[in-house]
Order: sequence, then C-alpha cells, then structure tokens
Amino acid sequence: MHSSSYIFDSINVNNLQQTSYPRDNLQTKIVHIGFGAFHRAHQAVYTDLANNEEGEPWGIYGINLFRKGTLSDDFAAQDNLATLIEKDSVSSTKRLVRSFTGAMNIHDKGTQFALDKLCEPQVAIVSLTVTEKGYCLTPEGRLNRKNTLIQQDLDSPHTPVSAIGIIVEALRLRKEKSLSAFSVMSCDNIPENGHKTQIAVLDYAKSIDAKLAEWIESNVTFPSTMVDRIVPAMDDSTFQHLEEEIGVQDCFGLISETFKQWVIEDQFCNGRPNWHLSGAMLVEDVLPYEEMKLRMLNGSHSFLAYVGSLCGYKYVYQCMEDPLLKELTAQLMIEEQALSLSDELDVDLQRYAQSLLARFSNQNIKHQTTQIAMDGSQKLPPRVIESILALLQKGAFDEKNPPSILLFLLAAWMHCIQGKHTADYQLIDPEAETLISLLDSSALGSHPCDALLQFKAVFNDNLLAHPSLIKRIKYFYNVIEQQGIQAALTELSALLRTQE
Ligand code: NAI
Ligand code: CS2
Repeated sequence: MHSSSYIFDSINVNNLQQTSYPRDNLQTKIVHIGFGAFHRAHQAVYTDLANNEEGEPWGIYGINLFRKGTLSDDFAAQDNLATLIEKDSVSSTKRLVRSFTGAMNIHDKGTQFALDKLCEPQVAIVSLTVTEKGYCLTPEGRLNRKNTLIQQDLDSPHTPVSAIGIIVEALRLRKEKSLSAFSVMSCDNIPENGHKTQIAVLDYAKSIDAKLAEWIESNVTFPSTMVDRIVPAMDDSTFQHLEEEIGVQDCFGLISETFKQWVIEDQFCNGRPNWHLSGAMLVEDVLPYEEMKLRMLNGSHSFLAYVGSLCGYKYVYQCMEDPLLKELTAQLMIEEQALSLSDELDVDLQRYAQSLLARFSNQNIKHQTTQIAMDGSQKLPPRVIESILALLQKGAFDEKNPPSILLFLLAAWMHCIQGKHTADYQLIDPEAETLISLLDSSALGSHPCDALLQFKAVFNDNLLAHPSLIKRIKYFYNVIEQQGIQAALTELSALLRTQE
C-alpha cells in the first residue's frame, strides 16, 4: 500500500501523533456523505482512535455531492491520509488521521460509482454532514417536495442528486440484492437529526415505492447525534500555517480546536465502531444534549456572527476581545438560552457556558464570523426561535419582559441580510432569493423589518402571535440603523440591567 512518493513519507512522522493499527486491509464500513472539514476533524478522528483500541478497524469512504475537482485521485496520491492540528489557546497536537479508505466527488466519478460504494456488502453505516439545507426539509420538518433537487430525484429516482435520493436509491439496490441495510447517521447541527433524516427518507421512499418504504421502516435505524468541535474552513493563511507546522503541503489538512464531543443514540441496525473507546457518549436520548449545544453554543455563535459582522470583527476570538460583546454573549448563554432547556438536563450550565466562552476566545482558531453567518434561514429556527418560544412557554419571560438578546440577534440578522454595513458582505443562504425579493417588494416606503417578518420559515405564526416581541425586534433594528451597532449594544446592555 505504501509508496515512497506519498507526502507523509517525506516528513518526520514522529512529529505527528498517529494510530498504529494496520491499514493494509482497512475496509469501507462507513460511507460518509459530505466529506467536508467537520467530518474529517471529528467523526474520522473518533473512528481512527477507536480503531486503535480493539476489534476490526472501520474504514470510512467519503462522498461529496456537489464539489468539483479530482478528489479521488488527489486523496489517493497521499495514501488517503490527512493531517489535523488541534489547538487550544496554549498548546497544539499534530495528528495524522488514518481511518479513510478513499473519497470521491460525484462530479468527477459519477453517481453510479457512489451507489456502488454504498452497495458494498460490508457497508454498515452511512453518515452525513451535508449542512442543514442538505436534508431538504420544510420548516415543519417534512420532506420539501418543492426543493429542486427533490423534484429532480422524484422524476428520475435511479439517478439521484440529493443526499436523500442517493440514500434511498442505495437502500433500494441493497434490498434488491438481498444485502443487509445500513444505519443512517446524521452528524449535522439539527435537533433530533436522526428522526428528521428518517422522516425525509421515508417521505421520499413512500413517494416512489411503498414496499421499499416499509422495508426501510423495518430495517434501517436513524441514530441521532450531538456533535461538537469548532473546525473553521481553511483559507490561504491557515493552509500556509499548516504547511509551516507540518512541513508539507496537505490540501486535506485542517486546524481545529482541541475540544471535541460526540453524544450518540445507540441505535445501529448493523453494528458500529467502538466509539465509546475514543470518548464518545452512547446514550438512549440525545435530544437534551442537542438542544443544550444548539442553543448555548450555536445560538451564541449566531449572535456573534451577525453582531460581530456588524461591528467589523472578522473572527470569533476578536468578538471575545470586546468586553461588552463578551459580557452580552455570557448573558445570552446563561440568562436566556440556559433557561429554555429541559429541567431534566443533568449538566452544570454555568460551567458549560464558561467553557464555551473560553473556546470562543481561543486566538489560535481563526473562525470567521461570516462563515457562521451563512445559511441563517436554516440555522435560526433551532438556535433562536425555538428558544424564544420555549422561554415563553416555561414562563421564564413574557410579553412585558421579553428575551432581549435573542430578539436583538434577529434584528442584527435583518441588517446583515441587506449587507449595507460593509462593501464585501455576501448573503450566502439557500433562501437568499426569497429574502431579497421580500426586501425589494417592500422598497416603496415600507419598513424592511415588516418585509422580512413575512419570511415564515423563521418568523413563524407562533412567534408572530406575540406582538410585543415583534415590536422589540423592530425597535432594536431601528436603534442599530440610527445609532450604529456599538451604541445599540450599549443600549441593550442598559436595558438588561433594568430588567434584572
Ligand atoms: P464544509 O463546507 O467543509 O462541508 C460541507 C459539506 O456539505 C460539503 O461536502 C458539501 O458538498 C456538502 N453540502 C453542502 N450543501 C449540500 C446539499 N444541499 N446536499 C448535500 N451536500 C451538501 O463544512 P463543514 O465544516 O464540514 O460543516 C458541515 C456541517 O457539519 C455543518 O453544516 C454542521 O451541520 C456540521 N458541523 C460543523 C462543525 C464545524 O465546526 N465545522 C461543527 C459541528 C457540526
Ligand atoms: C457554527 C458551527 O457554522 C456554524 O453555524 O455555529 O459550525 C459550530 O462551529 C459547531 O457546531 C461547533 O461544534
């Protein structure tokens, strides 16, 4: 398997931490759809470390649905190995990740090649990190039949383009060949991600073949997972840094934080790696952990993404260097998000919040606010809207005393959508066209907030039923518009003191 031309043969591998199990017969038992940064720095690492502990090693084959380029050959040229530098604020660990068997872009190798991989008999798990939009769900959590990829797949299900269409076609072929089913494991930031994936898959399968849907229902499991590790997208400067630290160019290399967490619902129809041996928690119910992480970590990230962008901060750690922004982030975590969570959650939320603030302050992690700001239409419902509604339902806040930081976040998002604060801000969102057309249609004199409030995927009827909350969003929007973001943050902080 080894050839002297692999890049990692030419460097001092003692410099890199690596596992020692033999890779010569590493078999693909996991096919991962969405071979992006996060998967390579999280699930692949857990699998690599678990492989080193005991039992048969599990190999991972990666598939990208929409990326261009010769991924397969490029990755094979470095023996399907990739580097990862894990950094906290003072130290770093350089790792070689060895659990991959290969990877492909469908653009390059074609759909049939991907389906063949998914139909290899020993494949037991198909995992996903395809971003929130990749599940093609409606805001109510059903399959979105108006989604263009889904429409295309329903018309020609044997040559699918969506993640859901590919999974169902692979399962159909496996059933036809009398092969075992595989588990479908979502690792995206979506609450009840397993259950939601199951709904998308079954809604889709029912539309093409009722018997197949029945077979999937009885044979396939959809474990939910809570995943956590900050893995920023790489850019020229981080690639340069990686090369300086590792000694070779690795276009699959990544820099992540040291922290990692994985909570998995233990529901696998066809086995799984010993992930508990590498630190994952296997539990019966993941939802309380998912909600905790989505609201306290991701919700605060979205706050920093929009407010930080308006302030002109490029990176999350720079937001944390602004004392007022740091204080408001802590207040958002503890005084709003934490109160929205299940009372049964057995976690010290004060300590959790402190650890999040420390992670966000890590100057060695160059996490761009604009990266987190992407896809707000998909991210805000679970991170913000559901928290607001839970807070009202639990009586922690009410119409007279609303959760102001969450509402401020929504006002900041409305500003960012318009991108007026900086010349180079780009709205990247699958709903960008709808959002812009709402704004355009309101151009003749009406308030931009009124236009955007018609965007029902975020501002749903349950939220709109609280006029005083809507009034407060508009109020914050106007203060940001008229006085600027810094003055608006000062006003928010003062308002919070009067609410205490
Ligand atoms: P990335 O940009 O490196 O990779 C995204 C992957 O999703 C690519 O493979 C892309 O082809 C695929 N994709 C995008 N839209 C798709 C669609 N409509 N259908 C199918 N595939 C699609 O991003 P990264 O960092 O790997 O993050 C991906 C997801 O992982 C996030 O959206 C989030 O849900 C989850 N995650 C990321 C973390 C991070 O820090 N990067 C941490 C925790 C979770
Ligand atoms: C971030 C997350 O991009 C985003 O929306 O909030 O990717 C975040 O970095 C991870 O969930 C951390 O685990």
